[in-house]
Amino acid sequence: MPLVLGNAQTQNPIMKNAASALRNPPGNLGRRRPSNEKVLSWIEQTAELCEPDQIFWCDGSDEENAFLVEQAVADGVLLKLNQEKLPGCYYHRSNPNDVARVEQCTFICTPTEDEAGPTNNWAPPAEMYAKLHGMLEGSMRGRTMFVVPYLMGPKGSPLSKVGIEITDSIYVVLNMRIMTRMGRIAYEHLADSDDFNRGTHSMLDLNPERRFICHFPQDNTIISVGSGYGGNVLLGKKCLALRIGSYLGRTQHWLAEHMLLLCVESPKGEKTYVAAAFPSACGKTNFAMLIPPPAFEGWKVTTIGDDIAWMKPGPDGRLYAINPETGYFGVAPGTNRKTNPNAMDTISRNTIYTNVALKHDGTVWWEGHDDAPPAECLDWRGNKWTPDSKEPAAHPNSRFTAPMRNNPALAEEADDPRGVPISAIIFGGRRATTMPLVAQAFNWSHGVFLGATMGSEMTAAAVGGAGQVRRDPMAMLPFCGYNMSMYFRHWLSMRKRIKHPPLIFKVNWFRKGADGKFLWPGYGENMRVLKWIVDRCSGHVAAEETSVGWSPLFEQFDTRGLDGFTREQFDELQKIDRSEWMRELLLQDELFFKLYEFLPKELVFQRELLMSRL
Ligand code: GTP
Ligand code: SPV
Ligand code: MN
Repeated sequence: MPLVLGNAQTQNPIMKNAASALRNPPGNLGRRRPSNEKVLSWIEQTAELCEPDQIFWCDGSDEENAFLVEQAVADGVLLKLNQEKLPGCYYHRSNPNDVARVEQCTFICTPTEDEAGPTNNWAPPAEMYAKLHGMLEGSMRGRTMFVVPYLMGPKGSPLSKVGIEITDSIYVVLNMRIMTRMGRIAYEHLADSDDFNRGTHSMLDLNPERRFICHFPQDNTIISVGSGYGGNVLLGKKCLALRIGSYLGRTQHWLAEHMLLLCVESPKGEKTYVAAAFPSACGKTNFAMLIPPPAFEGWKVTTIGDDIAWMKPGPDGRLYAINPETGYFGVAPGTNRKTNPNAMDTISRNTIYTNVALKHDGTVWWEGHDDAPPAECLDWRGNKWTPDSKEPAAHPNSRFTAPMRNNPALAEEADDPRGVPISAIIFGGRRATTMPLVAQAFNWSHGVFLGATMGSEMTAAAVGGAGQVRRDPMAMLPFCGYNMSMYFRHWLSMRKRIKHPPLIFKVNWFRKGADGKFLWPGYGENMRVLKWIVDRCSGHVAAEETSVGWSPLFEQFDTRGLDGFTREQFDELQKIDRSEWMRELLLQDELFFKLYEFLPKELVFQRELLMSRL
C-alpha cells in the first residue's frame, strides 16, 4: 500500500473538490439523455447560465460508477483505500472551512416572511433568484456539469418523489448514488410529468461568504452554492426530503420527518414498527441498528431507515412510513464494534469516508474506533497526527456514506412501496439534566407538545454552538420548510386523519449524574426502553402517571442482565426535579414566545396543564 501513503502525502492536504475536465467517457456513458421535454429544457437553461465544458447525463449504472470513481481518484477528489481491508472504499477530505451544515446560510424563500416563520432565514424569492443567478453565471466554466436523476422512496410507491440534481461535484454524484435510487429509474418514475424537484448545486470557490442553501418551496426548487459537504449539497436529503418535503406534506396531508424507522420483532414473531426523531448526531443511526443485549434472546431489531421518514395515513387508518433514502450518511466518531456492530459491518465495503483520519496502511480511524489510536497518521486535514496531538484526528462531524444493502440488519420492508404501519413515535434529545429516560404522552396533543418543546444540546453536525441547549422541535428546527407554528398545527390536525394513531413517547439517553458520567449505558441497552414502548403499544404493561407523562414501573422495566442496575439508579434516571422543570418551562416559553403569532392554542393549553401538574 505504499502508493496510498505516497498519494496522500504529496497531494495538497486539502483534497481537490472539483472534477477537472472529464476524460472522454467510453461508449455511450454520460450521453444518455432522458426524453422528458421539461427536464431537457431546464437542463439547457441551466447549462446556458453555468457554461460548463460538458454535460454528463448520469444513468446510475455500475459501469458509470466505475468510470466516475476512477476519474475522482485521478482528480485527487477521492483516495483509494486499502482494497484488501476495505474493498470498494474511498477517502475524501472536504475543505476545512466546509465540514458541516450551515444553518445561518440556509434560506426558505417564500413569497411572504410569515410562510417561512421566525425559525427560518427568509428572503424574497425574486431577490434570492437574482443573487444566485449572478453567482451561477459562468460558474461551471472548465468544469463538468453532472445531471443526477434520483428517486426518493421505493419504486412504485405513491409516496416516492423524483428529484434531479445538477452539480459540478463528482463527489456529490458518487454520494447521491449511494444515498438515493439514482439513475434511469427516476426518469421511468417521472415519465413525461413536470413533477420533479429542480436542484442546482455549484461549489463556486468554496468561499464561506458565498455559501447559500436556498429553498423555493412553491417552485419545488433548490439552489445550493459555495459548499461541497453533506446536507448542504446532497440535495435529496435535508433539502428535498425534509425542507421541501415538509412543505408539500402540509398541503398533501402527510408528514416529512427527521426520523429513523425500525422494526422490533418479539420472540413470538410479532412485529412492531417504530419511528424516532432525535436531533442531528443524537443517536438515530445507532438506534436504528440496535442489537438487543444477550438477555433479550429471540428479540430482533431491523432497520428501515436511519434519518428520514415520510409518513401518510393508509387505507386501514394506520400511519404508514417509508424511508426515502437508500444509504446512510452517518457520524463516524464513536462508531465501533461494541456500540454499533451493524454499522461497522455496513461500512466495511463500498463506503466513502469523509474527514476521518487516514492510517499509513490505507485504512481509516476516528476517535472512539475499536483500534487503539495509531502511533502516527494523517488527520482529517491531511496533517501529521500522533496521540500527543491536541486536536482530534477525525473531525467530530466526519462521516461515512454507505449503502443500506450492506447493513446485516436491513429490514425486508425497506423496499416495500406500501411502507410500514407505525405503532410508536419517539422524540428524544440530548439532555444532561431534567429529562427522564422515558415517558409516554397522555394522548396525541400531549405527544405533539412533547415533540414541540423538545430541547437538545447542539452537536458538531451544524456549524457553531456545540454543547448549548437549544429548542429543537421534533428535531426539525433546521429542516422545517415553513412556519414552525403552522407545522405544529399540521401535526395536531393529522390526528383527525389517522384513525389508529401511533402512541407517542419521549426518551433521553444522555442524562448525566453528579460525576458528569452518563447515567444510562445506552446503545444496545436502549432495547430495554424499546421493549417497554412495544409492550405499551400492545397493552402488556402498566405505567405510572407523572407530571410529564406515563412512566414505567421499575418491576416492569426489564433489567435482566444489566449487572448491578438498582432501583435507585432507575429512580435517578426517571426523576422529575421541580426546580429543573421550572427552568425548563422558561426555556420552552422562549420558543413559544418567538412562535406566538400562529401558535396553536392546544399547545398553550398543554403548557398550562403541565404547569398545574408540576
Ligand atoms: P445525524 O446523522 O447527524 O442525523 O445523527 P444521528 O442522530 O444518526 O446520530 P448517531 O447515531 O450517528 O450518533 C451520534 C453520536 O451519538 C455518536 O457519537 C454516538 O456514538 C452517540 N450515541 C448514539 N447513541 C447513543 C446512546 O445511546 N448513548 C450515548 N451515550 N451516546 C450515543
Ligand atoms: C444531520 O445533520 O442531521 C445529518 C447530516 O444527517 S447532514 O446530511 O449533513 O445533514
Ligand atoms: Mn440527520
